[in-house]
Amino acid sequence: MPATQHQETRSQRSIRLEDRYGAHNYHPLPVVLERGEGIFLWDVEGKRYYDFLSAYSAVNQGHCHPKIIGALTAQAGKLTLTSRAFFNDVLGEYEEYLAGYFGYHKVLPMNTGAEAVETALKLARKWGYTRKGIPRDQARIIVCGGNFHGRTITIVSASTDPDSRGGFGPYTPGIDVIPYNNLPALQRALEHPHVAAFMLEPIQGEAGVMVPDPGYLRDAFEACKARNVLFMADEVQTGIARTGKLLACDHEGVRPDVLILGKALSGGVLPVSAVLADDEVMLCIKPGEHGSTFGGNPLAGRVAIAALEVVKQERLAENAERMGHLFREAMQTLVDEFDFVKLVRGKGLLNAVVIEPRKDGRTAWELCLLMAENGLLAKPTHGDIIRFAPPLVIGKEDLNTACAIIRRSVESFA
Ligand code: IF1
Repeated sequence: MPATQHQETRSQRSIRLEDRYGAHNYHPLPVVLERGEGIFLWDVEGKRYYDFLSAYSAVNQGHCHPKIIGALTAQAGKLTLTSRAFFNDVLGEYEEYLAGYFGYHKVLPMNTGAEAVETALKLARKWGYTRKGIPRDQARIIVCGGNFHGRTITIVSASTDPDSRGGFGPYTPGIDVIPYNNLPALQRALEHPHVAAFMLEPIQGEAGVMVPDPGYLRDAFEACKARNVLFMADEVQTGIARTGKLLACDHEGVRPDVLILGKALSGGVLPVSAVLADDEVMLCIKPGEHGSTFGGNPLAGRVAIAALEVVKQERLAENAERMGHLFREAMQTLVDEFDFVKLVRGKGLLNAVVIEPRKDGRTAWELCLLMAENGLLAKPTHGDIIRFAPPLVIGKEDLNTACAIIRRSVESFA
């Protein structure tokens, strides 16, 4: 129905309300979504889209997966939150399931990815002081340039991205930044006697799906072990089957000392994150030294168990591996045909395409608008990189249709 002078569409109304009453901390594509199912999203005007962002890899199992929603609704009417002041009948079961699923002694349950990252940083410092003998308040954490680990003050203190970090000082001390995918730089940083941990994304998501050289993760892990430094993998975005293995570290057989999970741990149904480690690290935090009101709540526990069962039952890692190859092949034909499509890179169904800005100033953003018009949702990062990350349940036919939409959009962008 055309919007006359005084009438506005439902989309316009939603956008107007967010602009008037919401903080302006995002610049979304002008799409107002109302419903999701599997790999599809529908906007308020009923238009259907392929979701190729998956809420930044939180919806790996597909939108509103019936098994996960079933677990949510079964628990929601029974008991949603006790706080950790008391025990409940779900947390221990969930911790046993999660610890067994990833092969660690223990789990510290939190809610958002950033909280899990902060928890890992606190664990590393505690371990550094109580187990490694680092002098009080002298612990150092090594991170990589181009990282994205969340938005808290300590996490942005580790960031090299001006948008994430700028204007939020003073910054948390004790953080050393080295170049990603650079073993000599890590070895030099590890010479400092007070290093407690090295934290990295096995593939840098926000930086534009930067895949390190084969062997880097393994060599970095060995370098840390040689210096009694914890290797901490932030798998918030790369974990839960996204890159074609259960964890991105699995591609190199690396078992992180500290594993950080979030996003798809709940299938995107509600915030669930966790830190996994063995007793030597995990038991450095004593009762009363860390916590969270919602961390480990019964609702989150039931949802996360269901979300992880789906990953195994539907063999999502294997599907991500297979579909990822098909996707990169399809994108490579665009690279070969269009000079402004520079390259495609990624692993499993975490991929990115680099789009060179056109002479008339059009960028990846305009291409994303075209793809949205053609029924596919993706969003640029750092101006010229488009990340493509559909739910891992996508089948071959839908993947081919989605690639045809991308092709059609690139052709009209040209
Ligand atoms: C935003 C980016 C992705 C993450 C990794 C921890 C967190 C994230 C590897 C923190 C979160 C989200 C945050 C969201 C957009 C999105 C994002 F563009 F910001 F960088 F995915 F790449 N570790 N990433 O990717 O988890 O606290 O958000 O649950 O802040 O704009 P969170």
